[in-house]
Amino acid sequence: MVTRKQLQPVVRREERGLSRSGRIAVVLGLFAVVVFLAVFAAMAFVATEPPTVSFIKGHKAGSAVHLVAQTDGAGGTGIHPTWVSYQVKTPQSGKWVHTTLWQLPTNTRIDVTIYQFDSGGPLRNQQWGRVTGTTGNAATLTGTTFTVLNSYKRPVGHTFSVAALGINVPLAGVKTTEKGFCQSGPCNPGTQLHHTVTFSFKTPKTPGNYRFQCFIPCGAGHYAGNGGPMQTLGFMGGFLEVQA
Ligand SMILES: [Cu+2]
Repeated sequence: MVTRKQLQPVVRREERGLSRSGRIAVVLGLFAVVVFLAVFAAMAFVATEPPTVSFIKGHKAGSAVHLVAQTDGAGGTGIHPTWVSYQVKTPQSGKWVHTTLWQLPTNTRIDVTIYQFDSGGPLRNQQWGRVTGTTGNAATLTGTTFTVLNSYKRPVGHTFSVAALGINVPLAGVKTTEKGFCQSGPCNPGTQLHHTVTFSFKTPKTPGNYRFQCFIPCGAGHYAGNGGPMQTLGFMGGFLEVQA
């Protein structure tokens, strides 16, 4: 008969062996979980991008595209509701979508209407007050054609600029003190204070992603006004995704 005393060393040896390899396994397992979660979180953050609004679906070749967007002092939606932002109207449902990824057909005239709800100020570089790269190098501001804005008289809130296509359109700002100033987007052009800016341009024949951005350092609260919304897709920068 095996006594209790005889059994004890065996059990203790097994306990010791198990606990050492067990502990290593647990530590390795936990390390693997932490690494997996960190990689997953980083990938999820990097892979997050705003939706694309397509102006190609249902577009008849040869006809112009009408693109309607708005610029707001505070976008109102998403993870940064207080950031300056674009919103674009879907051609299908007419809903405002918080994105700066706009899919456009190649070699097509794009008639743009931008409702500008944000305030403005004098430009740091007066060059950005000039309209370039649009049809006639001109735009209209509430029905009046202009080719340059004197930002000391007409404060500018944002610019719609596509460097690769030579396009720059200054978007005049409204006064925050005036009645109907929109505090949070999407703003309503039917009821809220804004400027309407229109212009046309032609998309290139070569498909590609053409970056557009704002040249006003309008990212208030960020370094030199050029961080935050100025560097983030969906806010003050995006892409014209020109496709055949
Ligand atoms: Cu801006």
